[in-house]
Amino acid sequence: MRLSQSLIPTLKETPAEAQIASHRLMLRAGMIRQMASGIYAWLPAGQRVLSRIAQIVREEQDAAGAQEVLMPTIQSADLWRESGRYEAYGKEMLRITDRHERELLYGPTNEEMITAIVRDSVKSYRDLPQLPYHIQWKFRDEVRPRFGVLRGREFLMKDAYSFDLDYAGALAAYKKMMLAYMRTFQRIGITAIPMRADTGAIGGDLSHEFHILAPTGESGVFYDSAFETGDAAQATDIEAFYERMTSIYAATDEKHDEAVWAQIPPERRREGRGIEVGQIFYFGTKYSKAMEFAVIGPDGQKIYPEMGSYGIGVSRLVGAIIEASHDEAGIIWPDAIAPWRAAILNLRPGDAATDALCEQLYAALGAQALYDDRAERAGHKFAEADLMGHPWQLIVGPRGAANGMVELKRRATGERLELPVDAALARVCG
Ligand code: P5A
Repeated sequence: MRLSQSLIPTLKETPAEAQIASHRLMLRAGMIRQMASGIYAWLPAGQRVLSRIAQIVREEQDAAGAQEVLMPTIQSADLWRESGRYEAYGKEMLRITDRHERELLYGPTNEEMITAIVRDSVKSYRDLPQLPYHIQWKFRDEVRPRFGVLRGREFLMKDAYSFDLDYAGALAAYKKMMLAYMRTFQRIGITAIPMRADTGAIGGDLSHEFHILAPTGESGVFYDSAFETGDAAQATDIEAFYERMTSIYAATDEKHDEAVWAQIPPERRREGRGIEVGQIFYFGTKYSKAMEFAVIGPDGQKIYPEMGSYGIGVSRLVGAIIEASHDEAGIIWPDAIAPWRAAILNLRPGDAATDALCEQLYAALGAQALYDDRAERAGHKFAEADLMGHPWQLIVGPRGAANGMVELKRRATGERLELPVDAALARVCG
């Protein structure tokens, strides 16, 4: 994309309403605009990151054997009356009445809807297990929406739901999802730690939250330094993986156990703050029984499926990653989810050699590059490229262009190199 023609409204001033770095940086880098309290429009730079994260999440869900579906955002109140959650959910649920006075709601989650769908599609024990998921907008009328996309009212979630014949099957699905989550976060380029959690409004008796470490996190976290190695994706045996993940100590302050903590060697104890980017639940037959969903077993008896649900905050991840990866100058995108791999900075638009070399780079990189072709001061271009956080900057001025040389800057380290065009492109693409 050419920056001169793009819809990337960067801000020079720090927006007064933004209290934390990710919110400030997302507004300043022109990624989002607030449309109402806790409701955001995603502009090109934001939308590209959101869709890259969603794509990695999707690939890892598919690899785990989950099937993608797409359920609507609007649900009927009657569905929620079946589970008993329509009244119980309270003020966080956005309730809507249509022209026929029928009660609807903007879904805060989809346990009821997916249970109804699978119930109506599946009759025999042979049809289980099932593991559908979707990536869809949710609405929760949070009392205090804040920190931009970290606690929005409308937010994008990946939610998967497992239906199994027995506890062993449900536990296997739970473990498989935990592994898929660790692989997802590792591919995105962040460290997330699974921690035992309470089940809240979803219910059940087994749950883990996944936290990204960041100084501005809402929860205090205590964990064993063994989690810092991030070798989850190397796990081959799922049982061994789950055993390891759940035996190494990690807890939010609500679940923290001083007695267990005291047994960990002091040099391995880490305390910090975390942002919850995902949560998984096992809740047995809570919804299948309430909504009368049973399959017919091999000897004709009814079996109520054992269920779990598995969420990732896709839009929250965008803010959480920035909290974990930025500096004074701006965002530092991990390569896997950057909106563009590289920015091309033309320091002298109108100079024939400079323009030609920039066009050559832009042609080679195509959609992976954001080409700053604007008639702006060089200093302004440097500052905005740092703000937007592109992993690489290809800086082209008349002196280098005359010799076919570009300056390559790595955003994360600040390292700069003078390179011939091909070598610079090879580094960016390598
Ligand atoms: C699991 C999937 C559920 O809703 N039902 C379906 C279960 N879990 S959850 O923990 O309540 O939400 C899953 C993840 O969604 C993100 N999230 C939010 N993101 C932004 N703004 C919000 N207001 C918000 N609320 C939840 C979190 O990442 C959470 O882990």
